[in-house]
Amino acid sequence: MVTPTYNEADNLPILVADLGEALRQVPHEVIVADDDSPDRTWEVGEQLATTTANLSVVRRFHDHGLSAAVLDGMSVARGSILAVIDADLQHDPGILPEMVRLIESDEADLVVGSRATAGGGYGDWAASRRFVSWVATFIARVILRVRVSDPMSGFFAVRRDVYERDAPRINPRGFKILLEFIGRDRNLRVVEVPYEFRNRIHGETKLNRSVIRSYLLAVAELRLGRQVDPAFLLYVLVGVVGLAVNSLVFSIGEAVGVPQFTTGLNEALDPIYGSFVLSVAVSTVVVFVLNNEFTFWEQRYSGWKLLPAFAVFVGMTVVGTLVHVGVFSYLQNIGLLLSVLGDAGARTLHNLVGAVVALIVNWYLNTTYLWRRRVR
Ligand SMILES: Nc1nc2c(ncn2[C@@H]2O[C@H](COP(=O)(O)OP(=O)(O)O)[C@@H](O)[C@H]2O)c(=O)[nH]1
Ligand SMILES: [Mg+2]
Repeated sequence: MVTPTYNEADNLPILVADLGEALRQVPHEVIVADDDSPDRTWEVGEQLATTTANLSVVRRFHDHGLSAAVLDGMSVARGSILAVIDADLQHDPGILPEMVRLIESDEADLVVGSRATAGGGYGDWAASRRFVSWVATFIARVILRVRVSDPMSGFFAVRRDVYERDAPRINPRGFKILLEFIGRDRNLRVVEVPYEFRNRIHGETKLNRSVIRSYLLAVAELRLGRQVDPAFLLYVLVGVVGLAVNSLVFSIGEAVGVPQFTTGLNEALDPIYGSFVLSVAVSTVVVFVLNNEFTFWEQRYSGWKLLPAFAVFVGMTVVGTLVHVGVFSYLQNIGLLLSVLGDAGARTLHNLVGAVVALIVNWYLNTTYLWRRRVR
């Protein structure tokens, strides 16, 4: 049994007692994989180890993270079946003997403790958490085509040889280690055992925005391999959201009648549509914020530094727009594919090519000068 812990000092003694109870008939060891918790969970574990047989603590100082902790725990485990259970008492250790039996009888290579299969349940999880979990499950099932009903589960058991075969390929950065197994190894025989998810009583969840982000990155990587930088996909996703916001604000602006105004500077410029200015301003801010808080979360700016960062971002957006217009005009001049696509068709294509080139230039500028990325 591997149990990853981060600030679970109150839960760990209860978990260890519950595991001993549930696995009375099953020889086992318990490995606590703790990320040097500030609440000194590791110390609680070491204390328990003095009175509990086969309990050990891995106190990790480097490369913090849930998946990495689980993998470290597994790497020192000695059993022929490796199981993972959260330390926060939300998983029901009562189904462990059944999980072990399914692997020992060779009915399964990997067994998932499942909330979503018949007989299981999510307990009284808040609607918002249910929704996040539902979306994540949906993404896994549609994009990765996994057939498991609860691929987000952190509760599973796997046969040792499967672990040894798959572990080298697993991405240790992330929160969803089960998905790494079933997403990479298509031939696994996976069986689900239902259980009722319980509420957290002590401590709090570590799920936050960065987890959602790293989940999307992991899914992209599982689907596309490592050729495409998954962060680029998040960047494009944010761009698409920006476009949607732009047209929405523009339509609303037109509907409520945001006035036009004249600058008197240049005849070609005037009149300026208020709703156009408004939609560009709003979508620029939205795209900046989303990229800062989501795409480039690890390099994000905060506090007063947001202002110069935003200014640089606007500058780069202007450069991107110039590139867009430049490419478009150039292609119009040389009349690329004009005879094939006709006037309107060619214009659409030229505009699209301009947008794509601008997007790539912007990505380059943003990742080189603004959200500078460390080399992995
Ligand atoms: N070692 C380690 N354990 C973690 C980390 N994040 C979460 N955990 C543990 O993983 C389990 C599940 O985490 P939790 O925050 O409850 O996730 P949730 O159930 O999805 O809300 C708990 O036992 C946590 O203590 C981490 O970064 N490192
Ligand atoms: Mg939990």
